[in-house]
Amino acid sequence: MSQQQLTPVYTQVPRFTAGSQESLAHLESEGFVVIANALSPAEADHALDLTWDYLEGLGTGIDRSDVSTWGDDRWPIVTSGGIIPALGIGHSEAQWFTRSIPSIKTAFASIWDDDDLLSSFDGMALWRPTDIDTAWETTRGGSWLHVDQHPISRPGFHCVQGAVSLMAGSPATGGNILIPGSHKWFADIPDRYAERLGRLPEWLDHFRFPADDPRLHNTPPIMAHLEAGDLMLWDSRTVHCSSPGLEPAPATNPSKPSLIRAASLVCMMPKSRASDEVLAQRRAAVPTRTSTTNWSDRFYNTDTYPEIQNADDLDRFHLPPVPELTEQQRALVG
Ligand SMILES: O=C(O)CCC(=O)C(=O)O
Repeated sequence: MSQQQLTPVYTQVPRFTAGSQESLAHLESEGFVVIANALSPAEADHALDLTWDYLEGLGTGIDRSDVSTWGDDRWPIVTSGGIIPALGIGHSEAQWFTRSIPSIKTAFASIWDDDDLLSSFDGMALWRPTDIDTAWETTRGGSWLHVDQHPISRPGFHCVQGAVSLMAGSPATGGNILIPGSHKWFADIPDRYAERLGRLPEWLDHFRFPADDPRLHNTPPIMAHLEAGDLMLWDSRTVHCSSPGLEPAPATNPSKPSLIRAASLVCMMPKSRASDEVLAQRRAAVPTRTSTTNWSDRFYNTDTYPEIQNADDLDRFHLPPVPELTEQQRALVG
């Protein structure tokens, strides 16, 4: 199947209140749901300011007001989808601020019917303006559609992932894309893709969905419109990724440059799913400022990603300060 056929469709989707029965019903039937204004516009702006504090605090010379300082020589290491997964970002003030907003926990608590939750120490998708440098364009959607759950070692429902949009999206910015209802395809992956799956270690919760699957013909991914502060939630079995804009990127104002997308990845799961060993690893991750994937029932340290490990001169990045957590935040650590 060609890239063209996988072009996402920009879509206005219903936006729900955190914790509402309607939001849960939508998540169950469609495999995703948008929670409206999980952060207020002012909170989203504050989180974005804190994100810049993190970037400038790396000590590589990034200046939020000077786009000429946003090059790869100074920017933290990015993986697929323009995601900054490591280098302390999971314990930045920005990420702790966002994941501590009450509606985020309300949304996850309603999914699990449990409010004793642990939070991931996830990173962020931070996209630089592609009218300044086309090399900053993020990975094309069709090439990395995936599910974030191992189809054999983790059958059935296990996790709901989230991304809080700190900026309003548009067809020009790009954003998260997913295939509504595709969580229902998950169960037949082992039969359909036995050979491909055979190459996937059973601990690896990431399966790239084949772009030539005939089901993709009639079900193009949607790119849902999100307002600043909206929380997109998706079942880890839902085929998803992110994709650049469908129209030319917004023009940068050199005296007030801006990212084109800033999304905070956030995920919460019941504490009862984590072993004592995992809880100890999570507690140790705070002073070391170790980031993780979305999962909190197992400990996956994202500083061990090959892109980070193989990077030159990691010492040039200063980690953010050790966070001083409130009691509520310590409960999210476990
Ligand atoms: O950037 C996004 O919204 C999608 C990120 C993604 O694919 C993931 O976290 O698994």
